[in-house]
Amino acid sequence: SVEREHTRTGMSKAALKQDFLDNLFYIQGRFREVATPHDLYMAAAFTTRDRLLKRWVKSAQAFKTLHARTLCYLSAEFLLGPHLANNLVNLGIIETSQEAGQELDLDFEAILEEEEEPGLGNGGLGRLAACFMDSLSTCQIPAIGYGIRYEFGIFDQAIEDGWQVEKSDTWLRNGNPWEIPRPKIRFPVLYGGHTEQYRDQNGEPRMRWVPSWVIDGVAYDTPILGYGVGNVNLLRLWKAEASESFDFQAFNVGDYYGAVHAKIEAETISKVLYPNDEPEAGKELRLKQQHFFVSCSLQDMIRLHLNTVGPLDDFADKFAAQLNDTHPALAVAELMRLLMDDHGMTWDRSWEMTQRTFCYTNHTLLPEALETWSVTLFERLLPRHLEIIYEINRRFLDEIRMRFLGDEDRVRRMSLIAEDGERRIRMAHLAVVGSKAVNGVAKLHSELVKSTLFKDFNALWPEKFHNVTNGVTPRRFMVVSNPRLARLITECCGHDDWIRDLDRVRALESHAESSDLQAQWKAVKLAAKRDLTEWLKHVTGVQLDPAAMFDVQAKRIHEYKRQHLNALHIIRCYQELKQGLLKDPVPRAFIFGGKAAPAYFLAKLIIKLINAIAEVVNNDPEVNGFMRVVFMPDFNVKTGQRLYPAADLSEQISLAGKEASGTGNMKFSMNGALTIGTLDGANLEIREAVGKENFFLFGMTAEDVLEKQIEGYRPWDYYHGDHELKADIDLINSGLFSHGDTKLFRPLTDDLINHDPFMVLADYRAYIECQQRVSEAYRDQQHWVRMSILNVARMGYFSSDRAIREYAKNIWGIAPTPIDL
Ligand code: 26R
Repeated sequence: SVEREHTRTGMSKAALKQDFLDNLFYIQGRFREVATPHDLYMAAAFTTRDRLLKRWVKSAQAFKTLHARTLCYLSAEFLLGPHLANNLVNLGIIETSQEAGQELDLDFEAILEEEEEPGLGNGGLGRLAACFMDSLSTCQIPAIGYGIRYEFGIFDQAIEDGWQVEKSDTWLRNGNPWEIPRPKIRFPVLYGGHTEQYRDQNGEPRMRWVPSWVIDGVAYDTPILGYGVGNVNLLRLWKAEASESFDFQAFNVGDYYGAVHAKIEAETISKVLYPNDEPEAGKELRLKQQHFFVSCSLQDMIRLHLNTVGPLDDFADKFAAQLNDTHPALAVAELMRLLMDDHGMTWDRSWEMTQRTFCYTNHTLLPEALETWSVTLFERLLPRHLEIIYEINRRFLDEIRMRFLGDEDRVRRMSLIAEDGERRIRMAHLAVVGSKAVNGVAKLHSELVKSTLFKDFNALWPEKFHNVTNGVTPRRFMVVSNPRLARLITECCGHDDWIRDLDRVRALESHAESSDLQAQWKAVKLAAKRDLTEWLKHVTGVQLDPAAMFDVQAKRIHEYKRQHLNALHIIRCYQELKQGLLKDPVPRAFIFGGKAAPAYFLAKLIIKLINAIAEVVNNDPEVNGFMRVVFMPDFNVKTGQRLYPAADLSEQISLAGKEASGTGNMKFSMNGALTIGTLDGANLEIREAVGKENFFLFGMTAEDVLEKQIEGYRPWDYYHGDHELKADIDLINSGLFSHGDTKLFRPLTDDLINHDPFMVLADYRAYIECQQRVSEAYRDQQHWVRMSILNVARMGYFSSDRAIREYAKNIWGIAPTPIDL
């Protein structure tokens, strides 16, 4: 038997088994025979958490005594995915746990499957934050992730009659074993009211904000363990609660129901994640959310600083704060307010500290996704912040006027306030002015940031602008999701150091020709395709053939990502098969996954179109031996982990210049899929890394796109100039896919023919031709497998560990603080 203290921290099979049974009994109140699958999951989670806590406490102690410089990652979204398997991998005990489970007669996979993932993000930006948390810990950078503990994360997607239907996400329903509530870590957050001037004890004029309501933010902490290290960082998410003093006021005057109402109102602030990747004009609750988590986080940082380092003067030496897009950009004004109004600092010192603290990452150039807030709304909700932003702007514009004498047009362009139409605050300008560094998320994107979006700012402060190409964590996206491939790589390299140093997968390169490795590589891919096939049959009823090429597009549904271009190719294949034009067709399974914003009509119509095509194709015996189409419902981290290992072909077909980076492109390629893609975002760098001959490139460049826009793009000409394209679009309008309804898809086809803002028709021909090259390449299986191996072997650069090391060195100036195991 195992000694008591070892039970909760020991890494042996015996210790794990004992702790599991203890947790089942003492936390779930169950014995083995009557435990539900959920009880078993909870016991497994607590057993894992016990082992995290020891490392967490050690890390916290060390960071505190060493006064370690700390990175604070401010993000409205953290799309974490399930914790259990990831934590077991990072602890290095996934295999021991599997064996322990076997001895207890448990179904390990079923236990993992029980976990409801925290879907606290929309897509790329939120998932990037989660990959960065993993890499920060693995790279031993002291860090705190700050965000919102949404009660409802991104909606669950169901497909009904081919349409997307949103279901509310209830991830907290069965409890969350990974978080620790900290009811004593609580900060007041102010809203509304007015500001007034007064004189302090020294007779100095000061400003004070008299709010009309106050709520509390309460901390919920989740430990984030690094891979193979003792470092545990903190993810601190804020939940909104009614502030006691506020409740009490109402109660005193006898308004009991008023007090309860105030409580409900307060709690709506952290109730739900906005499911859009474009702002809806004037969404007041969203601005309240942003102020809420920014204010709590900065108050927490100041408290931590005063408790450890002492005087606020060196706040910027203790902390760097990264703004994940403009969603937390209010932090610039809020830190100014806290330093001046609450801590009595002058404007100049506060501003110097603010500018030294923040760094800002831009994630999109799409004009419709750039945040602005109406001055009127701001004035009503955050009157003090508005004053501060006006003052920042006044000083900033004076600087511009001095640098560029008489250039009032430039002043207007650079102002933090847009004056055309209703006056609005440009959050991106606030973020640039208030930060010491600004970066894009891929080489091309960072260049476009400098030459288009922030052209004037780049002319003023060229040294402020950087690039840090995104990355993804190989722990979750290789080891956790694709254990067979991970085992094969380890075997082939003779070590598993590649998991912490992904550059070392390059060792595979020298084995790319080995027929032995090629055979095993193929077997691993086939096994993953079989797994996916079985699961897809179960959730959609569609039967795929694992021998077919798995052609996958999985990402948010958006016109700029051009899922409809993919759909046109499927229609082309269908027509050619029907017409008997293909002698020896290469069988394909077309697989889609992704959510549409609930109010984004065209995106939802694209989902309907894909499902409509699927219904016809899959039920047509003349073609369905060669092609099948399936829309996998509810693409999220958990279901994505089933997809990446099984893909042969990765669709990365956005219009050049529109996808800032993309990170799905990296996940697919790391799992041995080849990419068909445009020269957009990180595709460019992936292509350079894996070799041009191992990447299927097509379409216009970002420059071509700009040129075409200037000369005037006429999709109508393409429609009439290419009879296959015309036939594909016409087939949609014929009603074949809609039981004779010729109107259903007209909003989409009309838009393509008459506007086509993302130039689907202009890239159609190049795409179809490239797909033919893909099919030809797939026929030569040996060559394909070789390309697949080389893709994986050359993906080292796209580990988020590399990205984090670049941020740490070039942007934050933070060195690792190792915590021994
Ligand atoms: C303002 C608001 C509603 C909003 C706008 C845009 C909310 C969320 C977004 C999503 C954006 C910023 C996003 O996810 N961008 C993606 O970031 C990824 C990580 O850098 C990139 O890989 C991806 O190309 C980019 O679209």
